[in-house]
Amino acid sequence: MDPKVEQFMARIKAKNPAEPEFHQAVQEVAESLIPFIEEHPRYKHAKILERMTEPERVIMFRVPWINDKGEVEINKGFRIEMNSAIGPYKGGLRFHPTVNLGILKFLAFEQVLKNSLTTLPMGGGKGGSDFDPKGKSDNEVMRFCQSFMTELSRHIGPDTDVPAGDIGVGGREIGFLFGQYKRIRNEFTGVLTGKGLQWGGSLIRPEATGYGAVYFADEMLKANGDSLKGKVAAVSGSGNVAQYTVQKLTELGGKAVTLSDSSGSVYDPDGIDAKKLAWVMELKNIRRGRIKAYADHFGCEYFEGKRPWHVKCDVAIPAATENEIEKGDAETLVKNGCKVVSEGANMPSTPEAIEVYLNARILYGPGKAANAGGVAVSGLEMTQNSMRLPWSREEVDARLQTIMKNIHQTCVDHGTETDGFVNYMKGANIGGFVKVADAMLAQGVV
Ligand code: NDP
Ligand code: 2IT
Repeated sequence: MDPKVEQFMARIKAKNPAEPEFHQAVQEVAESLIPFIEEHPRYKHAKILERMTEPERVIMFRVPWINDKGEVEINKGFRIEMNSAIGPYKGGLRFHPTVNLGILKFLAFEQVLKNSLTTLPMGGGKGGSDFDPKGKSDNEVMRFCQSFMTELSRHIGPDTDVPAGDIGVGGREIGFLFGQYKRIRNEFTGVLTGKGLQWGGSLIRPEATGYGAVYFADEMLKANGDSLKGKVAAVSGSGNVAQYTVQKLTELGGKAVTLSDSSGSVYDPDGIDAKKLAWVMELKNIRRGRIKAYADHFGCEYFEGKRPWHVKCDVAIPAATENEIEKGDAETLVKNGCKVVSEGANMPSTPEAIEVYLNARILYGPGKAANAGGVAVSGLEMTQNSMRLPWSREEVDARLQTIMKNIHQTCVDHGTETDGFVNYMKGANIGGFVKVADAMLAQGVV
């Protein structure tokens, strides 16, 4: 490791003990940025990277609620307000039993660079709870969301901090959270994104992350004279991002052959077409069942406890969670001929897996670039809320496509190496950093 990176990381680890995911996210960025900062001493003297790795504010709170048996339950609530140099804090809320401070700090840190890449004026934040929505009734989820928002409402606002969904937070949860905010503040404002279409939501927001990850894969292929047409794709997860990834892949002439959840994965070599996807959406979004039911229903293979990376594919789109592609998985993907990895999830590849992609010189689109379509359309939802005018599906989708093209170009501009190889990871890290860093320089030591 570069001794300067090592020194920087020693300080990060000492100041943020027991937060391995945060260390991982910062180290990847530091490896791209420290050589760049050495060449641009104004960032070095103003300690921009040191400031960017310290949240502007961390809010931690108790979330008490009453379950259907009448018992009191207590969860932890968090909001990390990471950076507001280029706009109000913006980023999702995650409800999952694994949520802790370190995980949310990694997500908030990634969000700052991602939001900068979108070209829209959004700072970065992230929040959530260790609440597990699995197996809870709608009423329990509502009571939890109301208690969570009772505290969070003191800290957010349409010009201050605008949360949205992430793992375990979809349309249902955003509805309960919005209702409680409106009641407490007596204000109808765009304080959350991912809202329902009848009450301030944007068309294409539910689709945006998955669509964006597919558009990004297509852009990388097009830059190499190829396209998604006829390509076989392995997709992980079966939630919001995975579902719309499969939809757009199919629309663009590709074929998605896998889906997964935390119990296992399904392999359908015939492809998950529109009809089968509609069935998955009903299973996951309404019945809230397990993906194994897909294999039982359509008669294909199910791999208990296994991720989908062992199947033969041209393209991989991880869309479940962090560190879901490890070194061995990446080696298997490359060995089987996979040429494109476009990350729908946040930090789904371990550092060792990324090294495998870069050594094999495949097209690797890191999450902060490839999955930025979701927050980009959140930004467009904020614009529509400010104007009090909704845009059409076509308008939002066209803007999303332009944004994904621009992000791709930014990665090419900052990540092209002397031999012409595009290191999209380096390009995304530097491209995302520059705008935030220049804004921080202009605003003084704050
Ligand atoms: P959902 O809650 O809709 O779906 C999550 C999916 O991933 C489920 O299939 C879930 O399975 C699976 N999953 C979650 N945790 C794990 C785990 N520890 N191990 C294995 N599988 C797991 O979330 P989203 O689709 O919204 O989010 C997926 C990823 O995309 C996350 O990394 C998120 O941060 C990222 N992302 C989301 C955006 C958005 O707009 N929603 C925007 C940008 C990135 P199970 O049901 O078994 O838990
Ligand atoms: O990781 C992400 O970019 C999200 N979960 C979406 C954030 C947002 O504010 O739409």
